[in-house]
Amino acid sequence: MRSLRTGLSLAALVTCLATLFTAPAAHAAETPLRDLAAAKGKVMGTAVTGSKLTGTYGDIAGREFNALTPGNAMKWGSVEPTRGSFDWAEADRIVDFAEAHGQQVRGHTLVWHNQNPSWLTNGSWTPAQLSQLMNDHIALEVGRYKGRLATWDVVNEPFDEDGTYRQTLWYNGLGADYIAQALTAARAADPSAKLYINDYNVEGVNAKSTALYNLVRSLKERGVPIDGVGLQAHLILGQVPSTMRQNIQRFADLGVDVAITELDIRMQLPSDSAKLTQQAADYKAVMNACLAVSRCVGVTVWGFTDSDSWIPDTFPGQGAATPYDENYAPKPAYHAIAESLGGGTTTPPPTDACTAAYSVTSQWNTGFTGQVRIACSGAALSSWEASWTFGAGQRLTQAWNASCTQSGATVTCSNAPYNGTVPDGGSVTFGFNGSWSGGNPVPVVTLG
Ligand code: 9MR
Repeated sequence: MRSLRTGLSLAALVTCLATLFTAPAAHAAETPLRDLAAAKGKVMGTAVTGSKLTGTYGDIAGREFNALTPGNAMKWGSVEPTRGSFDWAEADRIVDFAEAHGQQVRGHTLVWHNQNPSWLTNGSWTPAQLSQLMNDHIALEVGRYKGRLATWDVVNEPFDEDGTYRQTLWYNGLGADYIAQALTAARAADPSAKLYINDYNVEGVNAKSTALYNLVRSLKERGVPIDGVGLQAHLILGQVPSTMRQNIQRFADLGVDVAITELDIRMQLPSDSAKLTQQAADYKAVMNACLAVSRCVGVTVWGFTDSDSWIPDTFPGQGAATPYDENYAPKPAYHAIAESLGGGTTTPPPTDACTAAYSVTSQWNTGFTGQVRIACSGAALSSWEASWTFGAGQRLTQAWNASCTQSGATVTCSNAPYNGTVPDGGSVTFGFNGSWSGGNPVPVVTLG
């Protein structure tokens, strides 16, 4: 009140606060997803990047989820880039973080055709050598975390879309029996970890999921250790398979657990409220399919924020696939997950702040077009400056509706003479072109 008496107007005070608090607090009053999930005996997990587990990213990862999956840190190429020389730093960091936060860890992944070290993929190996390499890798990595990991994705993506075995280093060298060998080695290295086979496009009943079903049935019949199947669920907006629950149930009926291991639901950018509403319904449909089957142990999202998602890099022009936006604001999908887990059904009040959201609207081999949308709710701006750091060497080449400069990796854009005002409930957007190579990750924008 004292500041009001000194003559600072309420509007100016609001503007000032909005400038200070550009990253909205993520509705701390709501019950975290992990508590809702735990009350139902379910896992609510997320894939994480170890180096990001601080600040807001770490706060949300620790508060909202009761399980973590290293997105890349435990893959063979990450842990043994050079033969015999190991890097466990990021994997250890994630496991330590999980233990400090009372979270399970899903180990991901031991035997795959991607993200292997080049010494392995470029080598030429006899079947006996290949078998030895695989078994030694499993013994070492599973043994390292023995007793600390709840689950391992032992074999990843063994099938092609038509249900035949994928032609990989492992299949071509060892035949389909590599799967049984890998599971047996994992069981020996950590008898308490649940062992899974994990694949994508196996969420509904189709040729690929039927091949997986037949494999699991035969492994069970042969007494090979197999505890569960992971349905990755990298889905497209509006395309949740209608047979998902039925498919989960048929695996459960074989006597194995089922987990949704890598859920994300991508859309064509830019997102809008209709797409985000559809996405929320899709997330809820996946949650409900899992919740309907007691042997479905839970759901893991493949990254919880749009700023840490593989989609924009792999599907140019698509994104917004996760439950939180790039600025860590929960999206309708977040609230849909909470509702499916029995959380509050009221839409939270809008956060009093101005926020900036960066998105790539189109991308081609060397360039891209992006935009930043500055929106205010319960606050207003009379001028603005948005800045971000490009994480992969991108360069800005042109901007419109803002005046932008780039210095090193840092881009700073201030309003044009005609669009400095962002009223309460309003927004402004500016655009730019840039160049990229190698990767074009979405940065977090700071508003000042
Ligand atoms: O999220 C991972 C991404 O950062 C990697 O670049 C990519 C490489 O293939 O792998 C991503 O994770 C994959 C997961 O390990 C297995 N299922 C598909 C996921 C998305 O590609």
